[in-house]
Amino acid sequence: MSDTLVKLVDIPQRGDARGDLSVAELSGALPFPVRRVYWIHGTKPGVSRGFHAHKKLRQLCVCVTGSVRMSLFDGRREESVVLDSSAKGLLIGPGLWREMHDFSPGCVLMVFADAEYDEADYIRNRTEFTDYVAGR
Ligand code: T46
Repeated sequence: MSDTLVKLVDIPQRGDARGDLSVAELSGALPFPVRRVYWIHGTKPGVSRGFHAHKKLRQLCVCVTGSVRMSLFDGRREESVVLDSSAKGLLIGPGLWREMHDFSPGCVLMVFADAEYDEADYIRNRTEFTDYVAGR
């Protein structure tokens, strides 16, 4: 895999003349075993989210409706990508600061995670994050 921060994976498409159908098989198609699924929706206009990193968590983010700009920072480089298709998933591994901006009205961002929710895995302060990655 490349050393870019933005790592996109293809989500299999099984649509036909009737419309779209996207599949993420829990055994195999996803790059890790899924322990939790959540989705972010109803985001108010102008609101940004995220502003944290994880110490261990791996996640795959799929924008199933609308669009959102995801920004990633590893302590040195910052990259961003607009997610606007249910055919692509953004892999976010540990040690990456993430922010979510420019949610379109009606955006639904579905997230597959390899662990259950654990607040102790979050780093929610940017200075703490840069110190954490510098010390690794
Ligand atoms: C991430 C980005 C992409 C739970 O109780 N269980 C959960 O599974 C989640 C995800 C959150 N929560 C609680 C924790 C907070 O009290 O829900 C509240 C909102 O969570 P947070 O402010 O962390 O949401 P975002 O949108 O800033 O970040 C979320 C995920 O938390 C995070 O892991 O990578 O989406």
